[in-house]
Amino acid sequence: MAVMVNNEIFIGAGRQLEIELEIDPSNLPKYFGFILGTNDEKNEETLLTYDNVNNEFHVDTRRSSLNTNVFKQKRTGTIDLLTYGKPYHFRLFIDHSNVDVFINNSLAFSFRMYPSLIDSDQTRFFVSDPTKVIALSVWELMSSEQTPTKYSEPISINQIAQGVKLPLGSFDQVIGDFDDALSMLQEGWFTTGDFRQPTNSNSWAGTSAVTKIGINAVSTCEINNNEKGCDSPTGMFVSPLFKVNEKNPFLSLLMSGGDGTDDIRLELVDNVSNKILLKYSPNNCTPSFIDGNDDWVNFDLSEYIGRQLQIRIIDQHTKGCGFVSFDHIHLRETPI
Ligand SMILES: [Ca+2]
Ligand SMILES: [Ca+2]
Ligand SMILES: [Ca+2]
Repeated sequence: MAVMVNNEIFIGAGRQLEIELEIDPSNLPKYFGFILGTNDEKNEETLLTYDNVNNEFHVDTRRSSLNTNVFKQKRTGTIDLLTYGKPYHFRLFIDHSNVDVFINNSLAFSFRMYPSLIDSDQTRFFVSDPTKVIALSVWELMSSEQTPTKYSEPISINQIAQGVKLPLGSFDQVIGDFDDALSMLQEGWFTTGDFRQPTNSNSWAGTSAVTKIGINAVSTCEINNNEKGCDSPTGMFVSPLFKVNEKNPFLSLLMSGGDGTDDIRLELVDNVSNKILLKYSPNNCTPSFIDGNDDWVNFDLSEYIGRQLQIRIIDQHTKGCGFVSFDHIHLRETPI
């Protein structure tokens, strides 16, 4: 399964990562590459860029560190295209300051980076034009006390975060990924009203745009090929039952839409007593889709550990801002 990348995707956060990324070699963008050692605000960044027009690799450490004592430079090199071909397959080993790069499984080089900020541990991939990512895996390299050959689970292609940060550990306990409306029903979600009986995997995608985790997100604005417009569709999404455990006590999801009134809301329900434990109504209807890190919503469920719970997302709003957009409902160790 491939994913189109339009601009930039978040790959992972961590000081010790192994990354394997392959893009469609038949349609390489004009330039593309990795942003390493960076944070949300990009206060620091080390750029590894391939300029496909001029056949040049650039390693640019000029903004790599706020520390003025660090030597910074931009280095440029060309690839012997007859020997190696155009770069489309990358393997990166990031081990603190050291970055080893393997291109097309044959060409290799290394460089160093010295970010100074604690949170400058993100890796991103960027493209100048829409590009098909064929494969992406990220492994967290274990620390030296553990067996060095043992990796954590790879991240698969349908777990790419686009336009939004997604820390590691975000796929341990997923309650709803909304990548395929039809398979959500098989996974135990049930839906009512206009969200009942999706006809295809994109039925709930509505106005969803670039920002999403994986293949699809939900927006109840303009669902089902805009049959009823943006605000008119109403109904409910009800999750399968789940239990909160001590390891992952936070419920996190991307959510926007609504005007802060009760007509658009998330409810957490105790399955035994049928009591509503918490309610949340977003007040953020511009744009009509989730569009960034501001849309992460976190709830601390540690007081409900061991209880059998259920989430309902309800749209009973038919006027302006009467839609809800969401994706990737999951349980995690710490809030995003
Ligand atoms: Ca999704
Ligand atoms: Ca509505
Ligand atoms: Ca937003």
